[in-house]
Amino acid sequence: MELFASPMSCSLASHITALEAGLPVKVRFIENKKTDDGGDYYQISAHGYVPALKLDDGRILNEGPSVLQYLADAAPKAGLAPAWGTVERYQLIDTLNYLSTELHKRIFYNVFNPKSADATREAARALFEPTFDYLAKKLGTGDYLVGSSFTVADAYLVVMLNWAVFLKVDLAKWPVIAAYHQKHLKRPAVVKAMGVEMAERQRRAA
Ligand SMILES: N[C@@H](CCC(=O)N[C@@H](CS)C(=O)NCC(=O)O)C(=O)O
Repeated sequence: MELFASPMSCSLASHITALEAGLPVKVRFIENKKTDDGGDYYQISAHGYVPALKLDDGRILNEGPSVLQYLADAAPKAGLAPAWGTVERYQLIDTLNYLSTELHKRIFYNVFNPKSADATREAARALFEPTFDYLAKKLGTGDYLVGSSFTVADAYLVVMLNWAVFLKVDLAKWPVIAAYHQKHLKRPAVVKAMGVEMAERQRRAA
């Protein structure tokens, strides 16, 4: 399988998941909508978005939640997603949908987008507080968003907490979230994936 990614973007969650799962996934960074061999990335992803996962038979998945679940299901022993047919699986889907729509697109997209009007960016920033209040409550005293072990939902949230830190959101206001972030940043797969992606960013900045 090949994972098309952009360093430190939402595709990092899929990169982390591939490593957690121990799957032989080749990570291919895109830049300016070009693949690493100079190809047109729009041929892979109609919207030019990452992540995109090219399966061994050539078919492509192009939405974070489906890519994450496909990778998790390819290595069930890693326990990165509850089994299909269980209520826990629907809780995972519930959570991925929340992260994708309410946090990723409703908040971060509008804050990061250079084309956002000031009022749009401010309105999006104002949503951090109620959203992180909700997530802190959801985590409770636990270390995981769903069930009692690390799932793909945690991989996704860790990536967005990195963005929150980058945007100088003071996570100390939510000690549960700050502790959750620090704990998961130490996971070997997270360290490894972030090391590779930071190196790629530095290479581009040089
Ligand atoms: N609906 C897609 C959106 C993915 C997405 O927004 N990816 C961003 C990076 S985090 C991207 O590729 N942005 C490039 C662009 O907007 O041109 C998903 O949930 O996976």
